[in-house]
Amino acid sequence: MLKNKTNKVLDTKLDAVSIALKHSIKNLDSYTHVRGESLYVDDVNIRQGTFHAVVFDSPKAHGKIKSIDYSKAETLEGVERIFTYKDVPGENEIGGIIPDEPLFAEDEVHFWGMPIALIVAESEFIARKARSLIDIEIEDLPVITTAKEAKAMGSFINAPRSFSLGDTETAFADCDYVFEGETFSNGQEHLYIETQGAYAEPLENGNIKITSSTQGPTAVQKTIAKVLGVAMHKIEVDVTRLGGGFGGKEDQATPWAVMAALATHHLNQSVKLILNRHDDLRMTGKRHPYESNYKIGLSKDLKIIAYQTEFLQNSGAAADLSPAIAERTLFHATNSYYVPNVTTKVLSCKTNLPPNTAFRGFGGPQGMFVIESAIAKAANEIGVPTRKIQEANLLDENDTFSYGQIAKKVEAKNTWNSAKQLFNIESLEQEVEDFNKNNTSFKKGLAFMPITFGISFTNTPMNHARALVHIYLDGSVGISTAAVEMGQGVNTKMMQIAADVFSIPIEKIKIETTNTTRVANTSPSAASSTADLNGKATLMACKALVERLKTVASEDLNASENDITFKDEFIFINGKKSALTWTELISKAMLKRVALTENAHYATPEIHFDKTKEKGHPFAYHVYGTAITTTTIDCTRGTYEFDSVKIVHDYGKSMSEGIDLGQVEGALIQGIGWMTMEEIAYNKDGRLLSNALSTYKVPDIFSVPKIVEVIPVETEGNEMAILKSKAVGEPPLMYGIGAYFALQNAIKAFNPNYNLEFHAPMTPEKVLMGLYENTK
Ligand code: LUZ
Ligand code: MOS
Repeated sequence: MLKNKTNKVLDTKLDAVSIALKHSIKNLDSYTHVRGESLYVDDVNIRQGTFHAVVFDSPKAHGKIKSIDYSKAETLEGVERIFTYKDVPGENEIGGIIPDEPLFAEDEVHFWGMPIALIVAESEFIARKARSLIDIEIEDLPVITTAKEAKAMGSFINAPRSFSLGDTETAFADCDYVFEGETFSNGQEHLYIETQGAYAEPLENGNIKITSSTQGPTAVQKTIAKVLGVAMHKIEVDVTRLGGGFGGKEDQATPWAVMAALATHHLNQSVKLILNRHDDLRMTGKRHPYESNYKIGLSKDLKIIAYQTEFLQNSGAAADLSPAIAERTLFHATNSYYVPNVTTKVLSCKTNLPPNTAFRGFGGPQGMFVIESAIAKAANEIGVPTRKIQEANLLDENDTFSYGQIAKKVEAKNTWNSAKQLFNIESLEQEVEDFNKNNTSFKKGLAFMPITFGISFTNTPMNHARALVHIYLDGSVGISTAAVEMGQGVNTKMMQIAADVFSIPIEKIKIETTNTTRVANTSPSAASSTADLNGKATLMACKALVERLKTVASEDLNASENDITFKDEFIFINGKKSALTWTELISKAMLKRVALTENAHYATPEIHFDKTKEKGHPFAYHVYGTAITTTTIDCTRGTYEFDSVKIVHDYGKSMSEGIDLGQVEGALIQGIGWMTMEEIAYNKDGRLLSNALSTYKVPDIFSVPKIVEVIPVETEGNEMAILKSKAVGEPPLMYGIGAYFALQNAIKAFNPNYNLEFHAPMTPEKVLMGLYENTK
């Protein structure tokens, strides 16, 4: 990134920061982003003599390695060394949940792009050149690319999981309507702007420091220790910030950091490994494609009485996070609806694709697409608008989820009804109807999309975080947490918390890099929970410091501790400003030898889940919302635009409205992209065809809806959320599912003979075929 630092720039930056705090709305990182001053892995100063590395990966999706000839590559001028599994001093194993993933292939390859060796050279250019000189011979083995094929062959990652509530079998018999069908939702490329990368440097005594673009510094540390066969304390992982993660760096930032560390371990020299876009697209996993079937049963009055589904998850060649993602699919299988009889089952199918991984929503969106498809199918068959069925089944207070949690402080109906009212649904629907009556070559479609998303890592033990807060002797503050800033604005939120508790300006607060030596044994920044977990820990640490400082102030001011408050950098007694300032108080505390550092630990209370019964209370709370999407399709071309997406969203009490709005808008567009235009394609041999931005299309500024309106629903917030400000990272992605059904409704308006198919993404090609199928 370009850097242009002058004192003048720094001054204006502080002004901008102060303004931002007053409105509590802007992501404070935006100032360094637009100036190109934000530091990513590739911007970290490197030592003289640093080597550069490139990964040599499998050119086949499945096979036995017969021979590899490295001789030409090794002898190329500037090549330092090539590392393979034979150079691993500890375990050649990086699987996080299940140990089924080698760092480097040994005698077999399991996916196209699977790492086989690391080429270390004086420059990346030389390493790349060397890679092209490696000869490999692979004997082909059968390639599985789809979940269905894997199921047929009995190829699974682990045992299936199943949730159930009520008595589904019996309930179907009592239904007035029963419908069955199949759905498919494709994968999705994360396309973080910053590709995967790491920089490793040797410290004293064989210790290694790694700067990694990871959401999970502890996972990186733990895995490096395992692969190198050293204790975790010898490995320090530092994260400055990420240029996007979206789940793609929850588990899959690890291999590159391990490889760089391995090379550093052997060479006692710094090593930098940054994937270029092509390598990243080919070697990393994506959102899981799902092939699913459903059976839905309704009563005459449109109540969903029974719902059954089998989800086939295309897990790829190794477990990665697939079991946890499969679990979340089950948690969200009924979306915002109460269904009294539910049986859901998920199979993690082992294929020869790169291991698929976490992606914003973490299996939830895949589950929700299926029930929305089932409802759309039922509505079409019965001949009622889809929204009537949706509306008749929305969750209510004290309804039970299939996993046993009782729904509390439910906002499903509230957001739904607010959306109808605030956006004047009657006139919106009338507009669509009138337009469709008056136009033959363009048609409009409208769809509702309610969302309910559970907040917490579904794996209860992961729900904890720590914060280390230092007050320096001049009154400035440094905060370390486990939170990784990846553009989501968590650093701004942490600063807001400390500024609020200490009542000092935000310029006096600094958020440190995320570092395993300052905050250890952390969960990744994921599950929309980063601000909640780390924010609560930060809040606890700051409050503990304030209590300690109140004692100092009461002694100094001869006042009762209970009467002391801190406001705008002054100490107040009984609400009256004293002469004592924050900075003076800190000096006095120093002289009295009072500790100005606090380390707090937060673990989400109340949550639990029993996997043997598949019942419990896994989520701290749920986030709710409703989106209304309107689209116009061009019936000659199959192309489309989204006229508007109007959302009523449950922020709780947003602590940073600008940041939260940014999350909703970004997630929505990402969801629309997944549902409409992003098309991952592998050929039968398991080679990624959509391996560049010429063949993989993501939404650009011209494909975003013309209007995106987001209105916060009035709620009291939730105590389990940081400052009652609910988690916002993932839930709004699922508003994008509405885009699929809006398009379908538009197609139906043109072609009444259109056979509803639930096969996402709904690309313009599919729209075009739908428009003219079963017509003369
Ligand atoms: N990661 C994880 C997640 O390990 N567990 C989760 O429950 C989760 N949920 C959403 C996103 N990432
Ligand atoms: Mo995630 S899908 O890394 O919250």
